[in-house]
Amino acid sequence: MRNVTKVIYGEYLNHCLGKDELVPTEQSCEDWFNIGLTLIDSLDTLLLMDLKEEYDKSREWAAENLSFKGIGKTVSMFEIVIRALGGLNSAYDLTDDDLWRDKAVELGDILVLWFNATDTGCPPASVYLGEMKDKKMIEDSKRRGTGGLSNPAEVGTLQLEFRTLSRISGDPKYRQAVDRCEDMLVKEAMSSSDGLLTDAINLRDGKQKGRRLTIAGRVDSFYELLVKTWIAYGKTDSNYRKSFERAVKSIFSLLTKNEGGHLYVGEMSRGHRNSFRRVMDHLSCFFPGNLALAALHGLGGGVHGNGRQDYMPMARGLTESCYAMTRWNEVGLAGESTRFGDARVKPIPYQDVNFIRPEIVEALYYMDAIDPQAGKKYKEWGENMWISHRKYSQVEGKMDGLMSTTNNLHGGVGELVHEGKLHSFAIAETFKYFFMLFDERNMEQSSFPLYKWVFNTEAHPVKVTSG
Ligand code: DMJ
Repeated sequence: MRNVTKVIYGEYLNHCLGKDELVPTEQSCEDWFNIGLTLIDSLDTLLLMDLKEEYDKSREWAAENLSFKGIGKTVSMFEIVIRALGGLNSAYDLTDDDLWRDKAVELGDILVLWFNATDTGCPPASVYLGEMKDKKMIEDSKRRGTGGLSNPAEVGTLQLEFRTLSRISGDPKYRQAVDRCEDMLVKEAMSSSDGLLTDAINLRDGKQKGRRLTIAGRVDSFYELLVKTWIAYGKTDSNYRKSFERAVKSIFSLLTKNEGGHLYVGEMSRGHRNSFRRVMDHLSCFFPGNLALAALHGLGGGVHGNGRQDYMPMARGLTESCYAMTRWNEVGLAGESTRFGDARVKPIPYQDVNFIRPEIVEALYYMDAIDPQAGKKYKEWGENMWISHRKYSQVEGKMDGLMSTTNNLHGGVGELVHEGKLHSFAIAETFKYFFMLFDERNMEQSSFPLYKWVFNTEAHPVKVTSG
């Protein structure tokens, strides 16, 4: 695991230092935000794996070159916050190196202005990253109403990063901005009959739009962050906890089914039970780990709870189904979206692509750390998944360990197509969760005991504080 990370990050440093992401098949690079995204997103993984030479090279580059003021580009608020701000905050917490805090403040100072760009106090999905000499840009944006539509995941996943920035900088403005927005969103969820949010939010009035209920992309990390924020701040935000418990109840009763021997979370149109779709996305596999984490902190019957509404039995069943998403053919890689309903699960057409996403191994990591019935099971499943990545995510003809997106999983061995960039979350999350899963120490002795740290949605560790 460490060796593969060394190879892949080494290739990034050799070919793409300062660029956002590596294209492993061509040894070329792609830019998205123009900030050296893979470097920032990888810092705490390098520290965790003790890849010192790689970390030192990265720090050297950042000290000389990293600047957010000169970018002059529109970027996704959600992505830059969870990956870059989250990465810088954690690098500071793990090293006490002022460089990372100063860079986090520089980025945060630009981003925080965008909380003023809408009537609700929530930032638009896309924001301008660069030097904003005056507030005119924000005011223009507000007047034009460009905040428009966003979604619960993009709006509701910013708490940990902005609150952490307030803690490490001593300036409360980041926390004040994010709290106003998040309180509004939690209120909106609690005012729904089912405690859920649809996959669209109007930033002018803070109301949800449409009817689609899902725990997959566009909504996923809103639920994830409810419980993580409650834990990270000394369990003082009881509205977050209540909102999480309420939402989980409805996810169990409306969206979860047990069919063909598999427990899974599908999606539906609110108020129309017969619109239920028997699909579960790779992204939705954040949920079992999240339930286990909640149980570790006493919710849903705690870790020993065994009742029908308790979290651990559901977490176990869902983890098995997430693992089953990888075992549907001889390749052993999950697709983006899997059809459930029968005993045999498989990716839905055109979704048979694997981006080396983290969510399934993330579930295995949490279950291995938390489930009292774990034994070696989750580690063994993780080993099988890792063997599949080593064999089939490996780019043909390139150095051992170099992996990329794998397409055409339906074709099976011999028909696989390697293409595309290596998403920065592969090192930030996927390899980190594999590494932590394979750690033989128990949770209390591990690098990030789950009573003392929570991971943001991009797997950047955040210290638990008292509030
Ligand atoms: C990551 O950037 C984060 O985990 C996010 O919450 C969802 N998508 C990717 C990984 O799949």
